[in-house]
Amino acid sequence: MSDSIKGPAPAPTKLDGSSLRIAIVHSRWNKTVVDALVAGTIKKLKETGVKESNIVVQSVPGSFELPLACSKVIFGSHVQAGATATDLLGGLSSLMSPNPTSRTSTPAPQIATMPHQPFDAVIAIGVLIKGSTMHFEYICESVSHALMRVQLDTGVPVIFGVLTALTDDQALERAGIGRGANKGHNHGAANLQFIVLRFNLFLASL
Ligand code: DLZ
Repeated sequence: MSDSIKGPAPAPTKLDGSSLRIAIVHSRWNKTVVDALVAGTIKKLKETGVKESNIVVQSVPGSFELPLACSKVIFGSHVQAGATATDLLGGLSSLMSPNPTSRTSTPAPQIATMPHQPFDAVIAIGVLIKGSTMHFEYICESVSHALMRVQLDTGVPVIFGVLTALTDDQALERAGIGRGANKGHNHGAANLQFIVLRFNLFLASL
C-alpha cells in the first residue's frame, strides 16, 4: 500500500456511468503498454456502470495523431459501435513500416463509419517514451496542448490518458505491467474512470 499523497480525491457521490457514451481513442505505438491501458480503462469503465455497447474504441498510428482523431470522433465522421479497434486515420498508418522492437506501431485495421452519436467524453490514450532526440519533447508538448484545445473548442471532455515516460520500465510500471518485482499500477486506467464520470457530474451541475 503506497503512502503517497498524489492522485484524485475520492468520488463525492456513488458514480453511475450507465447513461454515458464514451469514446476511447488510442495510439498503436508502444502497443504493449497502450493495450494494457486500454484494457484497464474499459474494465474500470464497465465496473462503473458504463455499458460495453456505449464504449467505442478507435486507434491511430501514434500519439501525434490523437488530437485530430479525437476531434473527428467528436464530430462523428468515423465512428464504429462496440469495443473493437478501428483505424481512424487509416491512410497514415500504411505509410509507417512496422518495427521489430517493443516500440512498434501495429498494422491498421479498416475504417468504419456510422451516423453521429454524441459522446459524453473522449479518452485519449497514448504512450510516449523518451528517445535520444528531441522528438519526445515536441510530441508531448504539442499533443497535450492540442488535446486541451479539442476539448475547449468542442465542449466535450477529452481525458488525458497519454503516458509520458522517460524509460521503457517507467512506462510498463505505469501500466501495471512492470518487468521487476514492482509491477506498478495501471495509472491511466485506475484514475480515468473517476475523472470521466466526475467531469460529467461537474458539467451536468453547471
Ligand atoms: C515517431 C514516434 C516516436 C519516435 N515515438 C513515439 C512514441 O514514443 N509514442 C507515440 O505514440 N508515437 C511515437 N511516434 C509516432 C508519432 O506519434 C506519429 O505517429 C508520427 O510522427 C507520424 O505523425
